[in-house]
Amino acid sequence: MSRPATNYRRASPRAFVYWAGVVPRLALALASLVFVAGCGESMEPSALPYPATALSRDGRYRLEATVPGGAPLVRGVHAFDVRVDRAETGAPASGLTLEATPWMPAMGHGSPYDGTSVELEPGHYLLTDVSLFMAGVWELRTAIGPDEDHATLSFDVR
Ligand SMILES: [Cu+2]
Repeated sequence: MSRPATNYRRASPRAFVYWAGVVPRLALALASLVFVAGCGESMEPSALPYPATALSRDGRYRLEATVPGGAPLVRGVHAFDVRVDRAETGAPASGLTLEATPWMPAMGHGSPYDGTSVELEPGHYLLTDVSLFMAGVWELRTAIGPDEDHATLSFDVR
C-alpha cells in the first residue's frame, strides 16, 4: 500500500520546526569559528606593553626585551634583545646564562628552542632563533643562571 500524499504535508511543519531550531545554532557555531580564526589576524593595537618587561621570580633581575623591527611581532623565528639589570642597583647584570622556552599559554604548547644566548656587552644578551610560529600571545619563559632564577616576558604575535 502506498502512503497517502497528505503525509508529506504533515511532515513539513515538523521539518520547519526542526530547521528553525538548527539554523540559529549553525549560525552561532559558524560565527564563533570566524571569530576564533579572525582574532589572530586583528590589527588592533596590542594590549601588551612593548618593550616587554619583567621582574624575575626571586626579585634579583629586571628584564627588558625587544625584537629588531619592533612591535607588533609577526609569526616566525626571532632574535630577542634582552637587557638584564640587577633590580636592587639598576646596574647591568653580566655573566648570566639565559635559556628561553617559548610558550603559548592560551593553547598550552611551546616550541622547541634551538637558539643560543650570547652576552653582547654587560647586561645585554641576544637570544637567537626563537620560533613563535602562531599568531597570539607568546611567553618567553626564561631561566636565568647561575642563580636558577626565572622570568616571563610576554609578546603579542600577529
Ligand atoms: Cu598555539
